[in-house]
Amino acid sequence: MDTRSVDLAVQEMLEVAFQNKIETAWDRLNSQQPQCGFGELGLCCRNCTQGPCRIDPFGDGPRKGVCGADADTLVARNLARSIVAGTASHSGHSKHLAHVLKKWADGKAPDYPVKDERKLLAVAQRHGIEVEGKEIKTIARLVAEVALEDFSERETPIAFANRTVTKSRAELWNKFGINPIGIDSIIAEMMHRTTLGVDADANNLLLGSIAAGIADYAGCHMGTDLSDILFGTPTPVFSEMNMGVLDPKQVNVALHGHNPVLSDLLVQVSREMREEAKMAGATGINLVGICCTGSEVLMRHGVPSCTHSVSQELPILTGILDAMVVDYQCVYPSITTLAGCYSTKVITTMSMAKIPGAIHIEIHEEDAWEKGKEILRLAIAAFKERAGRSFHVPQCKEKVIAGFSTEAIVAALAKLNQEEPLQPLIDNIVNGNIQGICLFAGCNNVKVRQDENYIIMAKELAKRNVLLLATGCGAGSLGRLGFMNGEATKAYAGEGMKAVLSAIGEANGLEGPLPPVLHLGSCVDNSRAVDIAVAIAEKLGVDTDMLPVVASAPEYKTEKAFSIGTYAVALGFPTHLGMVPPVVGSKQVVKTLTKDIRGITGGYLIVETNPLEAAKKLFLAIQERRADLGL
Ligand code: BF8
Repeated sequence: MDTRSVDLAVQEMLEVAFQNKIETAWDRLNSQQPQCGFGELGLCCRNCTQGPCRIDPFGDGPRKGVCGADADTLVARNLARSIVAGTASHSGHSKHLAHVLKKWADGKAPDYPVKDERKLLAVAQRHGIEVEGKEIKTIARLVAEVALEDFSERETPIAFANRTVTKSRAELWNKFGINPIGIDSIIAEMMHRTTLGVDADANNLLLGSIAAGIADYAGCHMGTDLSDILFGTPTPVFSEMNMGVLDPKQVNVALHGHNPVLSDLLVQVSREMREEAKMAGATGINLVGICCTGSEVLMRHGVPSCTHSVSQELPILTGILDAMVVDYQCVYPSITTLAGCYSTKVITTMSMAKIPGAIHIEIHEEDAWEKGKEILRLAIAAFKERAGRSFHVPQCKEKVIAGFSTEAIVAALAKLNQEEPLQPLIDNIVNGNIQGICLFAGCNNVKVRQDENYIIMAKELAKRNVLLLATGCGAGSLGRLGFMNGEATKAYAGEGMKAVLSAIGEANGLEGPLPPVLHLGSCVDNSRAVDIAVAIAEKLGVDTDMLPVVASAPEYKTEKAFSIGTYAVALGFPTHLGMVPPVVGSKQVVKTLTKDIRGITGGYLIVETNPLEAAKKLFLAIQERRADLGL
């Protein structure tokens, strides 16, 4: 058994890497062994130059850092900084989108017109913007301004968080003093609080971290809303996933990173460049996605996803990837080293995210289209360069149905009940055909066999009639391994859920059931899952912590995953982590996050590295909530 990945394409390409002596993330993990035990427990502090300080978890060595900070303070401070970094990443992405929308409204970004006016109006109205008699550009500017206002400090809590949750949730956050008044403001505050000699109270630091998590939620929701406004709200789309989507006869371009500002435009530009590609001897331009920006263009254009997360280096080894175009986040800097062995061009596009060895073509909204053409011309030139060279493409790919925005899910349900679209879903939760909902979020992590936790948990929960939602690389895992088509419903869903998904599929003219796992999009699109939960909660007249809804990050790795997990807890969801977070050095922090926090938000962390056990624990959490609702 290959202990590195369940994905056969990845296994095949790792063998190619081995044969060609090419180093991958798995090799680098080996060369890092043994990794720092203090770091793994969260017991190392580098926040001042009297350190680095380490606290001995077994009690024989130092119990305090030079400043006197103990294990609880260290662990809480380190965790807080991770969460804040995640919040900065997601909200940086959404701030970028807000600027693009504003530039378009000001006539400075002609290539970025509003695609979904209906969503623009809905978001405007949600934020109390009067739309009657106003031009679209004016409304767009006002929405962009409301979004940008959320970053500094408002008189009132962050709008994109508070206007998208239940009223009682916002009140609860106020009551406990964890409802931040600005995204950048809470990021700065938490950086301040975690410096030497400020906040030493672990529980107080954790409450501040939850506030930062709520800011992350706002950033994610804003990211989803503004992307839908600028690029269109996704509707169900048929496509494919895995490395078999690469085509030797075409110019293959991987879109990697996160922000659709670049990738969506390249999808449009590629249509114009098709003839140029043909003149170079290619049959066309084949765009494929990697990681979250791949999910963005899959959701809106059906662009197939090639691979995700820890296996992002491997498409280069096929020898037929002509360009990897990246924006920011989750892009391994190693890709330029690998690309150096092939004709692949790595192109960085953002001033804040350069990689040594890459070609840098900076994208600004003002001239994005021309720059997009320049990028694709490099890919076409690389295609010519590889003529006659050998290549190796694993013939693995799976059919997927993606594009499940909240609006698309509601529209699909409306085919069963036009007046009350959510009613069929609620009825089936009440009658037990659907026991509950589990959101799979987060990454792959090279420390666990890629995809394995997702697959085991998805099978176990689907069998028990739990409806599965997925985003980011979690959606990638489940898509690449065949959980996102109607056949998967027949194979894995319990009888109750099978009947429901078949009825929805039939009512919507699909030739089979909906998939057992609904692809909601990229990681910022975890906000779509929250929207679904909030809509159900409001319909039932309860808060989100009463719902049989759970979240899981079985193979997470990034700081962004920490911040998403934090807001899942802030919203009241039992939230599973399949990797042990670096907090075990503090009993107090562990207890607060897994138990005590429940008394505040209703949510809590479940840490379980065994996927089968994890599925059982989540199912139990669902049962508890059903019982509390009298179901
Ligand atoms: O934001 S799941 S490895 S790609 S962090 Fe990154 Fe994790 Fe993938 Fe998207 Ni999300």
